[in-house]
Parts: sequence; structure tokens; C-alpha cells
Amino acid sequence: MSGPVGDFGLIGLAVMGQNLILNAADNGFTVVAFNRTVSKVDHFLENEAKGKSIVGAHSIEEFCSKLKSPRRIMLLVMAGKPVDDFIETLLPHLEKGDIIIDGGNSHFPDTTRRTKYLDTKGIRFVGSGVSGGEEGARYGPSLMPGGNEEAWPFIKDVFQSIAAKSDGEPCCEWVGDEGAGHYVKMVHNGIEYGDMQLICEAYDIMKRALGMSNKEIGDVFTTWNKGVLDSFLIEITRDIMYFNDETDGQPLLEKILDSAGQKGTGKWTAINALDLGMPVTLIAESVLARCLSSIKGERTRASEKLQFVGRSTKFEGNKEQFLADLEQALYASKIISYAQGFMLMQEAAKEYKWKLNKPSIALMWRGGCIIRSVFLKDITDAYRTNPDLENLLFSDFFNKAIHTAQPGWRDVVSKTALLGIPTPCFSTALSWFDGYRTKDLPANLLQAQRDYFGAHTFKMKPEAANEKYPADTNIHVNWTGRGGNVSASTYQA
Ligand code: 2AM
Repeated sequence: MSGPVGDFGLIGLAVMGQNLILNAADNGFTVVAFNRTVSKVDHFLENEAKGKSIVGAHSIEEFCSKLKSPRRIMLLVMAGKPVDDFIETLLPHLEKGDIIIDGGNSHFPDTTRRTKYLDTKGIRFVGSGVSGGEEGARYGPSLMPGGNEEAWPFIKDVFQSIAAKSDGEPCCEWVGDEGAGHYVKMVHNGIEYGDMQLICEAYDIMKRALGMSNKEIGDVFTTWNKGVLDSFLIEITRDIMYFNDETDGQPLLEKILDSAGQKGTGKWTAINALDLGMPVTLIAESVLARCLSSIKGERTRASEKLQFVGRSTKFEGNKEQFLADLEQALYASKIISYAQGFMLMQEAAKEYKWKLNKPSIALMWRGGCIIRSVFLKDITDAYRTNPDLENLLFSDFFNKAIHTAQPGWRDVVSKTALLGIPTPCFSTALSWFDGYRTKDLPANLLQAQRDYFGAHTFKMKPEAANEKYPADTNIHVNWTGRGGNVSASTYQA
């Protein structure tokens, strides 16, 4: 038998796996391929992989024996138990220092668990977010690796070679410890949910408030794709607007059932935001908007029972100005969504004790993935200029952008509210912005209410403290003159 020839091994020959192998082979690596259903290995070798630097293996033992040391093995199998099963199957055939990379859509706590477990076995584990779909995998995905950092010097060449490039820089850097790579991928997907919902709201407004045709809406997206909103999602939306059903020449979009599916990563982001107590309203709202869309039957009945009652039913005003405002509303809401996403990642880094590299995260999303955009270059620049930036909105660039966008954004949210067109994400972004920039929120009343009914206590504003109500002290007031003076320390309403 010949000695090990493989630079890189990949298990899982579904679409993503096959394309990543072809990508790595094109970049000069010899790749060893394996799959649970072994017949797929032969099929792949005889077809797509023919003539390329790709070798097959028909057992895990053969697969491992064909890889150079330290072995670099990527799993692209279904998330969950199959990943754990493959790890166990691989272990007896590995040596200390070998590297296992999970490139699937694993939930980040699983990646943290696996990193720790494999560290005890002397195996370096990496959980990597892979984004960009089939096309990305083949010609350059966005890769977000995290886990055991000792693995990075050994996989950096393969990863950065196969990744997408943005202005010549690879859209792949080391993200952080344990599940950080999969965490960042999860937030990426949450942001993707938000971006998509924002575009849907803009489409709905153009269609229903302005009565525009799909072709006209497509033209607007074409224009927007040349400005600050230049991105993959705007580009595909433009194409969708222009796409007609061959059978009758009518726009196919209008015939598609308005009931959205989801695979769960947006939901994971929203749940994690709640767990960490971070106000990631836009992603959460975009997940809930999908939920609302999916109860189509009930909405249909509601559409008969619940009428629009308002003062205006027709858009009045300058259409061109409104379209310019709409572009700004979309841009501003998008800025808020990314600001929230970065706040979440910042908090996660604190909570899970990860070092997260913010400029690199923005760079990784700059190309290859679904949310790729010109906008992410500006985010990369903002964090490169100041890696310790407390909030994206505090950078000179975005501070100016959000102020410029504000008047149009407010106009769009108010006009659509008057017309009865739902804008869950535009609206939540604006509400959040107004809350975030408010020094004194009505949470003073909330604290008073909590103390009134549950003796939960409150603190005084430092400048208003006095002898009876001192600063920095948990205070309970007998609001009614009845009842006791005992404050609640454990019970939380
Ligand atoms: P298969 O071709 O043998 O089905 C995407 O589904 C990839 O994950 C495929 O390579 C698939 O292998 C693999 N996969 C799915 N479920 C699996 C399981 N329970 N155990 C191992 N591999 C699995």
C-alpha cells in the first residue's frame, strides 16, 4: 500500500461536501473523500471528481490511513448525532494532534462540548460555520472556524485558499474558542433572517402602498443594488421580481404561497439573545414575522373579520421622494440589525469567555455568504479603525449614516402605519433606535409597579437621592399605607 497522500479529508458527500472537495482540489490540495453510504464515493470519483486530485476511501480505516499527519478531517454530515457518531468512529484511527473539523450547521453548545471532550483525547477540534450554499462551497464560501486554536496554523492554508476573497483578503479568519465559530454562523443566519424580512417589507410597501408592478419594483431594486444597499440579497430579489411564470407570462412571485418556513438558526439567535438579556429586536421580529406568515389559514379568516379602519387608504405624496425614503428606511434598519448582532456577539464573548475578533467577523461576512454586501466593508473598516468600538452606531461612518437616514425612515414607518401595511422590522428598528438613544426610559414606572405589587425594591437616580431615599440602596416603599414593609429578595414576577 502506498503512503499517505491526502492533505485534507472530507466525510459527507452531500452537495456541500462534494463542492468543498472540488474547491479544495482546484486549489492544489489532494483530498480524500468518504461517505457513510460508500457507493456515493465511487459515484463521485467516477463523475464530478474524475481527473482531479481526489482519492476515495471505502472505510474509515482506509480514509485515515490515506491522510498525512497531522490529519485534517472535515465532517460535513447532518448536524446532531451523526457528528458524534463519526467522531467516535474516527477516534480509534487517529493520533494525538490530529484535527477534526465539523463544517455542518451544529448548534454552538454542541461544538463547545465536543471541543472540550476531544481535547481530553489529544485531538484538536474545530467547529466551522460554512456559508454560501452550493455555489459558495464550490467557488469560495465564507468560513468561520472556532474551537481549539492550536489547530488553526495547520488548517489555515486550506481554509484561506478555499474561502471567498474580498478585495484580495480571504473571508476566513480564526473566530475564537470553543463554539465561537458556530456561534458567529448562527448570528450570521439571524442577520440573514432580518435582511430578508426588511427586503420583504420594502417590496410589500412598493406593491401595496405605491401600487407598483413587479417589473417596476425590480427596477427599484436594480437601482438600490448600485448604492449603499448593494448586496447579494438585493440582487437576487431584483431577479425574482423580473421572473415570470412561463405558462402565462405573469410574475411567478405573486403565485407563491406566503407561508414562510425556517430551519431554526434564526430562532436559536433570538433565544440566545433572550438568554443573554440582549435587545436583539430585529432578528427576533423577523423570526416572529415568519411565524405569523405560517398561520395562513387563520390570517385568511382574520382578513374577513378585521377591517382596516383609518383616515387614509391611499398613498398621498411624492412617490419619488417616498422611494428614496424607503431606501433610507431599509438602510437604517439594516444598520440597527447589524449593530444589535454585534452587541449580541460582544455579550456572548463576555459570557462564554471567548476572544472574538470583530473586524474579522465583518470581513468573513463580506464575501461568499448570503449576507455579503458592500455594507460589510464599511463595518469591517469601522471595527478595524477601532476594534474596541462600544457600538457600531458610535463609529463616525454609521453615526453619520443613521442620522442622514432618519427623516426618511420615520416617514416610511409613520406612513405605512397610517395605511395599515405591516412593517415589523422597519418599526422595531426605529423603536429600538429611539429607545437606545433615550437616557431616561419609563422603566422607572416599571420599577415602581414591581415594588408596589411585589416589593421587588428599586434604586434611586443618583442625582435625586436624599436622606430618606439614599443612592445605591435597594428601597421598598409602602405605596398604599397598608401591608408590611418586607421587601422580596427571592421571588421574581
Ligand atoms: P449518506 O449519504 O450515507 O446519507 C448529508 O445528509 C450527509 O450526512 C450525507 O453524507 C449523509 O450520508 C450524512 N448523514 C446523514 N445522516 C447520517 C447519520 N445518521 N450517520 C452518518 N451520516 C449521516
